[in-house]
Amino acid sequence: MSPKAQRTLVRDLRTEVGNTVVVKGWISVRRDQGKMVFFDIRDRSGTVQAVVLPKSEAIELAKETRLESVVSVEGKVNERPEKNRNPKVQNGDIELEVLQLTTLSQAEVLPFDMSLDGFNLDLTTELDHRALTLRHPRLQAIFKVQAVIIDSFREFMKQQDFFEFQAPAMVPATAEGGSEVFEIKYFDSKAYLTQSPQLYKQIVMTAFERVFSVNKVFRAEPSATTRHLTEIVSLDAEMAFIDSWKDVRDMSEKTVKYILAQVQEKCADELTLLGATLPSMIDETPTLSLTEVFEKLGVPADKDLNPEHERRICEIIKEETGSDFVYVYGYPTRAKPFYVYPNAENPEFNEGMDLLCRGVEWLSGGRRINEYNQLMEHVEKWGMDPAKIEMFLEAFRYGVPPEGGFALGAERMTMQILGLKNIREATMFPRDMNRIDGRLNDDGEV
Ligand code: AMO
Repeated sequence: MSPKAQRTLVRDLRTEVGNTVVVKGWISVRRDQGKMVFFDIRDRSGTVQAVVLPKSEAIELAKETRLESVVSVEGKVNERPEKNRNPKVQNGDIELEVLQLTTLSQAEVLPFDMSLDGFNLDLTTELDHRALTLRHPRLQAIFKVQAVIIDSFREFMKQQDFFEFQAPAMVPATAEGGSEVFEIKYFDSKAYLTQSPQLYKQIVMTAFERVFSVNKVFRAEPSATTRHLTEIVSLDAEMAFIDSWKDVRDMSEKTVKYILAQVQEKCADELTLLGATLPSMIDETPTLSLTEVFEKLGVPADKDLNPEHERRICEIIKEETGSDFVYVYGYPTRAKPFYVYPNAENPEFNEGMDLLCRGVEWLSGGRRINEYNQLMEHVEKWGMDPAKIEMFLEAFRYGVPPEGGFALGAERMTMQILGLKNIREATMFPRDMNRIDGRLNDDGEV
């Protein structure tokens, strides 16, 4: 049989039993057994076991081929004998008999064990060697799930008639307040890296009604925690013609439900590999005011929840209702950004909300102020410079319906969906106080 000149992907080998094919990929396992050599060959579509028999021309080269080397193999696809089949792995019932082996790129000796079960690095080493560790199936599974999360957000937004726009990353003023902002030298002036597309999504909403964006945002978070990064993928939505903040809650709930269903459907293998169980969302997610949360916790009311409060309220709600999610609304108006809508009956509290899951906040949002005069009152009270946000303010001088929106952090979602302990595990190239790819030294240099 003449070999197929074209490369066959590993996932298509099952249909090629009896044929000779060309497979190209990385050697992820090499096992020398007697005079034979077994390989696991990995390409973008999966893994297949290959065997080099003692009589094969390739046997000498096979014995010298190091892990993670890139090879091209011409081989025959055989059914495995019954006793050697493994239904638990991809291609567990077939094997590639190597006829010819070509090394496309020989790898250096690996600095650590990259095998499926032997891979056991501390997080710092894993991140220091991201260029290599990204090849491990466990890590690939995490980022495949993350890609599905982000894709599903987009898909659902489009299904709901939201319009996608690109928000700027360099901005003249900060939207969220606070000092957690990176200042940049902008020619002879200064500007900031955006903390949130907030003001821009509100502007674009005034033209398109329903808008969303998938954007990098930047937070100069001085806290080295397991849930804070300085560069985040923010999944943002904004919608006009709401009746109350509850419409925003409902839309965000449907969005999260859709994302979870897509992950369940499209990432079954990845979830199994990672041993992850998706968080459960019940029909109506429990929704409590901040005051009610503090009452339930039996602690004095404060202006926000601390991480311990978040963890405990999630545990209580899970026990009471089975829901891994809980919405918290009604934060003190002055503790939140200027654009959040104060409750009409009790303006001390606002119509902003957060969604917590498994002890961590995933999402913030709520109703916004849409009346220009009320907005200007807040601009003044919050001590903001109207000139710096004039573009935003202009939109609100020309007719804006009642509106609201929300934002999800893609890394926190990934971390919590997969039950990871540290947000850095859920981030391909995490940036934090101590790291930009490499670790920063005492002088703040890589
Ligand atoms: P907020 O500041 O709460 O809201 O951010 C929204 C979501 O982004 C994620 N997030 C972070 N993730 C990792 N590290 C951080 N330092 C970090 N900061 C935020 C969280 C959080 O829930 N403009 C509002 C949203 C809105 O009202 O529409 C905002 O930015 O998952």
